[in-house]
Amino acid sequence: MTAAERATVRPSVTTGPITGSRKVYSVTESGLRVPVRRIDLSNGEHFDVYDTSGPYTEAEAKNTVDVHKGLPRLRESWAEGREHNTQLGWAKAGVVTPEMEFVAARERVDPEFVRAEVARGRAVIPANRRHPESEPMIIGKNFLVKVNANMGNSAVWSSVEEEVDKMVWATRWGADTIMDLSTGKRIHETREWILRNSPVPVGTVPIYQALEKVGGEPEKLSWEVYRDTVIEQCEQGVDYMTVHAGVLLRYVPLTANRVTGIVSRGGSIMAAWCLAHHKESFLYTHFEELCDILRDYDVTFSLGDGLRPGSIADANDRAQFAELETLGELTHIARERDVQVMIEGPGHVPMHKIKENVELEEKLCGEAPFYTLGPLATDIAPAYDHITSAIGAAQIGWYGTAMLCYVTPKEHLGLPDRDDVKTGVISYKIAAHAADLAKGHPYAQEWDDALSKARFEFRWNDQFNLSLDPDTARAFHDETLPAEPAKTAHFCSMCGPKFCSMRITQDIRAYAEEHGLTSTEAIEAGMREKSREFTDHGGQVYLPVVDR
Ligand code: IRN
Ligand code: FE2
Repeated sequence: MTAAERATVRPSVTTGPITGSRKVYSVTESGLRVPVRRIDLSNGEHFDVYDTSGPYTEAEAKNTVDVHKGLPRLRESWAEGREHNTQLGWAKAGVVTPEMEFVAARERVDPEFVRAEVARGRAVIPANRRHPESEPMIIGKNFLVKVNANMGNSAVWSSVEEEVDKMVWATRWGADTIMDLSTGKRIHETREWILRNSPVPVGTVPIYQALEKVGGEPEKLSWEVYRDTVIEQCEQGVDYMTVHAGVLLRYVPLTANRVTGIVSRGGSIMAAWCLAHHKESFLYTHFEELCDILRDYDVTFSLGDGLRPGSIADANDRAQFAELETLGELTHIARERDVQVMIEGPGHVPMHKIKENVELEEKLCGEAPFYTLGPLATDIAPAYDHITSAIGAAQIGWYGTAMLCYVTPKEHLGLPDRDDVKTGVISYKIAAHAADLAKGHPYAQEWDDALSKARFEFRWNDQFNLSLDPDTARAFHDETLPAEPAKTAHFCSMCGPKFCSMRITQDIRAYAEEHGLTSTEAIEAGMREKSREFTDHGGQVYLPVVDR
């Protein structure tokens, strides 16, 4: 960053631990420090969860993190003495890199398993060697389902400061990667600030900046302008790039009768270029050259779905699947050149048409990690599309999608602000975790069990701290029962003291123990007693509020 840039930009970001958690580091065999978020419980136990938040959540972060300096260059020394190669290149050669060792510790699997998944292209580790600040992570169906959060300014809104703050905020709540989709002013500068301060991989869509360079007119684009933009972004440290190379000239007419045509920004830019010149896309005709550039930095392809459906009506149509076939062809070209690849997917898809998307992607693209935008399971709820899309995301994640691109409440309506970013990330952490559970991930259920036990045992603080958003959980509880004793009380304001099912179950168990009964006998006896209690209270379902 130049001194002039530093003088005009004053980002301030949220630092310090998430409520009820503290950051600890586990150390791998070769001495790499791997972050985890530790939740200390009131019963003396603790629970560790995957941590995406970087140095910002360290206890001392306020004093040690300086966004004007950028984060420590964690991976810089890892590459010393190694020749340039991609993670895929190393994996094929049988080498376990420090990045693989790091992600193995994060995912609690064997490093050799990581290497094997990367080698066959079923997982990617997006890690540009010019983004040494990032903590390595892996995207693949045999690992935890990941979440990406989009941000970036537009011509009409937002500043560099806000975008840096959103990045830190998104990773605080669990975003595994972020994408800078800036299209407005100061694109290069915004990206520089984000990259130097981002603890997670950063993705971009280079065609957006290329379009800015030619004054916003797609027909003025050329391979040369695009290539130079890609090199500029590779040099800065972008870890993965959306490339809409599957939008072929002959596919454009397939969208003519769609309800919503082409909704992808990159897709529509490329379609406009192909039509204006009546030529095949330069992204497609120069794809090998592009591979050579990305390989030099180990930048991962995110092959864009420029013809994804933008409505329920257009889901799984010929245009969408024709493009997917071409993405499959390109996947194999990139892999041969040791360039890592993932595949972007829809969009808007009703639930009964979701499975086919995953099956086809795996078949056509050799199981390259699938990375989908939702999909929205219905179109009828603008302002709630974090929910319509989390429904589709949970399902597609269950079928094997490796990363879910979040959708915020502002989707289709405006640029997300800080609150929307948090809502989007939390909604997608729910979808991703629900998918992990359904896939039988060995560690996913432990988290649920820990929270369920805390809930059953009325350890309220533990329940809050184990939740994805402890602050909101606590605030909701305290709206009606703010007093400190309520944090151990055997009821909440939903049912009140008399009708708490969990308390009743506990009473039954205690009753059984006292009376030496089996649980069935106790339940029957307990139920009779409860029935008596109920009648004694006048047999009313709703009791008047009593003074507690
Ligand atoms: C993810 C899956 N399909 C699309 N995406 C994301 O959409 C992609 O990663 C990037 O963030 C954005 C690109 O949008 P356009 O240019 O395709 O509209
Ligand atoms: Fe949409």
